[in-house]
Order: sequence, then structure tokens, then C-alpha cells
Amino acid sequence: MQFRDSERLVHSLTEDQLTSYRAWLQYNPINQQDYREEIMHLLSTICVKDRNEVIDRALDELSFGLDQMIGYKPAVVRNEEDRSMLIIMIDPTYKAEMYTINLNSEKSMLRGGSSRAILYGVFHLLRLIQQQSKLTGLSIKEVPKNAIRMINQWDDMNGSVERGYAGESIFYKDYQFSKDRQRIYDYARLLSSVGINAITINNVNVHQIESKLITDTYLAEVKQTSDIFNQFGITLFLSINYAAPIEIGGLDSADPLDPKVRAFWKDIAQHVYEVVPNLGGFLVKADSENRPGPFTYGRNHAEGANMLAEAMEPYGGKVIWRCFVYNCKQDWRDRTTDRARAAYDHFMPLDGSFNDNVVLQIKNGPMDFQVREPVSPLIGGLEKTNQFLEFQIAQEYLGQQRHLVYLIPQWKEVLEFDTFAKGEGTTVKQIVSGDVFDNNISGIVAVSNIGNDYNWTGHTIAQLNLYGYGRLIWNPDLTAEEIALEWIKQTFGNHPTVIKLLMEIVMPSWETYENYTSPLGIGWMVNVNHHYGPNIDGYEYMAWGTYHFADRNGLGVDRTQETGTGYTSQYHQENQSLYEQVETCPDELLLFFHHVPYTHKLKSGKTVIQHIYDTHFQGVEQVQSMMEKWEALSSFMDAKRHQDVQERLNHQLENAKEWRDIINTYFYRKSGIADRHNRTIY
Ligand code: GCV
Repeated sequence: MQFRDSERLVHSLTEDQLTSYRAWLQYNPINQQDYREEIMHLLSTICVKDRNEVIDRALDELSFGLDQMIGYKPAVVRNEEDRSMLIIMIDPTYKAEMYTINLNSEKSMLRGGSSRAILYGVFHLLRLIQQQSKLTGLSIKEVPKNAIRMINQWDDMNGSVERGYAGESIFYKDYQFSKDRQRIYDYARLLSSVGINAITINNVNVHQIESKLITDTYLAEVKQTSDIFNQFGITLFLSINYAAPIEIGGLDSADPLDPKVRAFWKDIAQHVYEVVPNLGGFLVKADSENRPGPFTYGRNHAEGANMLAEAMEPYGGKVIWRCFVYNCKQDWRDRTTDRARAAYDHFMPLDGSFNDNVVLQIKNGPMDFQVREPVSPLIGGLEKTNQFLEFQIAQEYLGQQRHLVYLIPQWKEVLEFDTFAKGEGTTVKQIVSGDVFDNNISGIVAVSNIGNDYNWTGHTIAQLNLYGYGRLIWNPDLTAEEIALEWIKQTFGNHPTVIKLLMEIVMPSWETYENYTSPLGIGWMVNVNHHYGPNIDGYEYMAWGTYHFADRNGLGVDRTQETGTGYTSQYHQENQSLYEQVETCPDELLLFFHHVPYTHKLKSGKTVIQHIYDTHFQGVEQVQSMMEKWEALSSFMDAKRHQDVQERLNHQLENAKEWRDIINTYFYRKSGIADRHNRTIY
């Protein structure tokens, strides 16, 4: 399949929808004459010695991008000639994904350690041209910090997407693979433009039908899908059902130590790799939220994972095993059990007992992608086990892509967090890159936020989170500002007003969302099951009262060792004492770690109750200000994108008011303490 600018035909998109569909690869015409001449001079001819389908994609892209932006297609030749040209070549001395670009008026070079690196280099050049950056004299060297940069789709074969907020699946429809392969191709292209190199294409909750993805019922289509992604340097993985030996194998057990079960997986692995030789491996959610797993047979997670790892090993396959394991039926009144403790309690004792081709996938926090959580203590805890950090780009608990929330500032805090695992300065970003513990598999994963909506992400600004995820995990030292800025320029252009207003809109948006929703790290407070909108006592796994322990005197969960669940003990000493003492615990996580009276004074000098009132009024005002700024942007973009976002902002304001009123009223009634500013809250 070739890339053509044919999306409109294939997807029946209207011209204005197509602008949204192109996301950050707008490639708008550049009118500035001297810049056009500079590019035409530098990139008039491309000399490429090595050719394969990945390099062909790079050349397609370069040709398409230059044609759209500058109005010409470069000549492509095989041999160096005596004129100015860009030489593209694979350099076997480079690390596989490293590339360098050196541009000058005589001879310019783009060298990559692999075809994939060359593709990244081309996208880099086009990114710079879209931003009208000066190219003459350019000299750059790029090496991604994280080896595996992955997306997890939570797509089901019935065509729905679990926690999907942007339409239906682009992969499946009515229990079949979707016929629209161009859409998958276009997605692969978007992902590779920001350096993503791995993907799982089905939900971690694997139902009976998706269990068959590893059988001949679907393997040919898995292969076709894998081929599409491979052209863009992306390796495909599948989520599997731990009970597959029963579901599809006709066995009466999935016990990892049962020889019949072991033989089943060996046969499966052999056959899967015959049909899909480039498969990356399997992703497994086991013994979590009613999914099957080794616990049923009295086995632990290492026994469960290693059995699969042995089956995959001959083919270089990996087993990615999720640490999102907790007892969703636990009684929260019993203060010795604590969901926050679960992942560490399950996996820490197994450190060092997983095979080399197993990697543990750890959510960024101990709970579940809340607006504010501490960092999972498993990161920095595990020393002898491969690990991936897992983020969620889909905004399950952050406004579900109906609210405008820029997630990179949150992820930056996670990546910069000091675990003290090997003394001061052992940050999460160093650990997950594999540098600290010398892991042989390492990287970062995130749950996708796309669907078949014409703008991919439902909320047009949510495209920034997908873009930013790729850029950030390629280079975690990029700032949230830098990432937002380059996205704005590519997506909406270079006008100073556009840049100023959009930066002012996106940069504080996480804090804004936090202000009008769940306060001070307590989390949840959302409606049952769908997790949208305020419901303070609504957490579904809460059959026994409230999880936030709010009463007439105070609120918060005591997770100290002294008087609480002891969760703080899972951190290294420095963080243990930081969180253990109410005096040192950071305000924004206070209620995650401590139960305090409403009159407790925060470091800001405000009482907890006054903080709740103030932030909830402030959050709504911040949304209003966001809306004014967006309004002022109307003449700077196409009507469609402007109107789409405006409609969502209108909804966000209504929903923010609902949050404000429900939270403030609830805590006013509980505490009986009035707002110091006498605003209407009841
Ligand atoms: C795919 C949360 C979500 C579930 C999700 C689960 C997970 O509980 O609400 O939809 O399941 O996380 O990460 O496995």
C-alpha cells in the first residue's frame, strides 16, 4: 500500500475534516520566498544508496512534504553526483535508532543506524521545515533515550474501544478486521512521525473472540496488519488471554506447570511465528479485574510469565506482563489492606525471578491514572527485573477527551521523580530507560487515545497528547513547553498570537482540571463504571462505605506506617520520610497519604477546606479564561477545528461547574465550615 493524499476518498472526509485528520502533519504551503529557496537548494536532489520498504516510506514522505510545503518533488538518484544533494545512507557504526543530519550548501548527509532511523531523520527534517527553522548549517545527532516506545490499543473485535473517547476502533468492526487498511496505514505513519516503534492492537482484556487472534481464524490478518506497521518501523504485539488453553485449546486447565499447557503454548508460539515472523511478543493482563491467571492454580506471576517466555524464546518473542494486579473485591474498611499497596506486594518478592525475555509493565501510579498520584514504588523498587512504565493517553479519569487537558506536564513530573533507588538523583526516567539497572528490555508504553473519528482523538487538542507522548519518550529531557510549541506551530501555524494564546491555554490545563475535580491527591470521585463526571462516593469497587474516609471532622487515607496502611514503607528511605510526616508531605498529595482535619493548614497557609472551596471556584474561572482565549483564535484557523474545540469547551465549562458545586456542597455539608469568602456553595 502506498501513501497517497487520498484520505478524503478513502474515508469520505470533507475538505475541512481532512485538516483535522492531518493532525500535526499539515505540511501547509510556505510562502516566504528566501526560505523556499533555501530548502530547494539544500534538498533538490536526494541520493539514496540503500532501498527497502521503510526507506521507501521515508522517501515518499520527504517527497510529499516538500511538494506540499515548497511546491516541488526532489529528484531521487542512486549515485553521488557532482552537485549539491542530500545523501541518505545507513551507517553500520551507528546504534540502530541513531541518526545524524548535517546540512550545508555543498554536500549534506542524513545517516541512520537502520532504515527506521532514516525514517525518523526524515520526519525530523520535515518537522523543522514545518516550523520554518533554519536548515543551512544544521548539525544534529539524535538517539532515543528509551529503546521500546509503545502504544497499547484497548480495541475489542466488536469494534468498540475500552475507555475509547474518539469513536470506534480503526482495527475491527463486527468481529472482523476492518476493511479500511488505509486508516491503519495513516495511523502507522502518524505514530512513526513521533518515534513510536511498537504497538499492541487488541485490548488487554482479551475476551473469547480475541483469544482467537493467535489462531488461523485471524492470523493472516494479523500478518497483514503487522506488515503495514513494519513499513513504518513499528513492531506489532498481541494481547493474549491467559486462559487460552481452555478457551481455544480444549484443555481443562491453564496451569503454567501443567505439561499439556506448556505444550499448548509452545505449539501456539511456533505457529504464530511461522505466520507472523516479525511479531514482537505477547502482552498479558492476568489475575486482575476478573481476568484469569496463574493464581487460580496456586502459582505466582513469575511461574505464569516464565512459562510463556519459554515458549516465545526460540523466536525472540517478548512477554510483557502487567503489574496492574489488585483485589477489586477487597474491603476498604480493613486498614491493613490497601489497593495502593497491591502491585508492590505482589511483584517485589518476585524481583529477579523472571526470565530475560519477560518485562513487567507498571502503571505510573499505584492506583489507576488519576489526576494526581504518587509514583509507583515498584519503579526504583525492582532492581533485577525488566520493566516498562505505563501511561494512559486516553483521558479516562481526566475528562475523557471532552475536557482539554495537556498531559505532558503530569508525565514530566513522573519521569523527573527521584526514587533514591541508588542514592539521590535516581530518577524514574533513568530507571525506565534501562540505564540504572542495566536491563536488557526497557521502555515506555501508553494506552492510546485514538479512534475512527475524523480527527483521531475526538478533541482536536487531544492530538497534542499523542504527539507529545511520542516526543517525550524519545527524549524525556524535552520540556512540556518545547513539545507544545512545536506541536502548535505544525498544527496551527507560526503566527505569534496563535502561539501565545495556545500556549496559555494548554500549559495550565492539567492544573485547571485538578482544581475543579478531586482535591489534594485523593483521587476518584467519579461516576461508577464510565468514570465521567463527579460522584464523590461513586467508586465502583467500594461496597463498604467510602474510600476517602470523609466524615464530619476530616478526610483522606492514612497510608503511614505509624497509624495507617503502611504503604509509605514501599518507598526508599528519603521518600518514606517525606510522605510519612504530615509536615513534609507535599500539599498536592496530602490526602493520598494522610487523614487530616478540614482545619489542617496546608503549606500554602490555607486550611484544607478553604483550599477545596478556592480551587473549585478557581478551576471554573480558568476554564472561562481558556474559552475567551480560544474565542480570540477564531480568525486564525479553519472554522471546523475552531468550532469543534469550542463546542467541547462549552461542555467542559458546564461539567466543571457541576464538579465545583457537587464537591463544594458535599464538603460544606460534611464539615459545616463556611467559605471565608461567602460564595454560594449550597
Ligand atoms: C482495560 C482500569 C480501566 C479498565 C482497564 C484497566 C486496566 O481499571 O477502568 O477499563 O481495563 O484499568 O488497565 O487493565
